[in-house]
Amino acid sequence: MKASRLLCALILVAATCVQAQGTAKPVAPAASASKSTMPLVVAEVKKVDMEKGLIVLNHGDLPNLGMPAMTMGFDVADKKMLQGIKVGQKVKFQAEMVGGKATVTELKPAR
Ligand SMILES: [Cu+2]
Repeated sequence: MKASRLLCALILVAATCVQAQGTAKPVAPAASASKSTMPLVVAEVKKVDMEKGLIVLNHGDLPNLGMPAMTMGFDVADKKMLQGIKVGQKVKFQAEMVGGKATVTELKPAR
């Protein structure tokens, strides 16, 4: 699925360019940009490590990271996000690369 990942990356770049031109503002920090513009992705919690601030998710497509559905570990932006999150639970989340690591920036229970 290399081709579709590349396509996603190109679309993302194009969208960012259009947005930057349209608003004539400096590009906003990734965290706030993705929070407001990216839809939340459904995932199932496989593991939670409160101490290290880690969560393992079986997630759906993450277009902004160019990722297909998979199970993988994420850092979390804030360990408090893991409070009340249990293994086996369905969640909705958004993630982005922070310092080269896939990091959950938004996380909430799904039904
Ligand atoms: Cu992944």
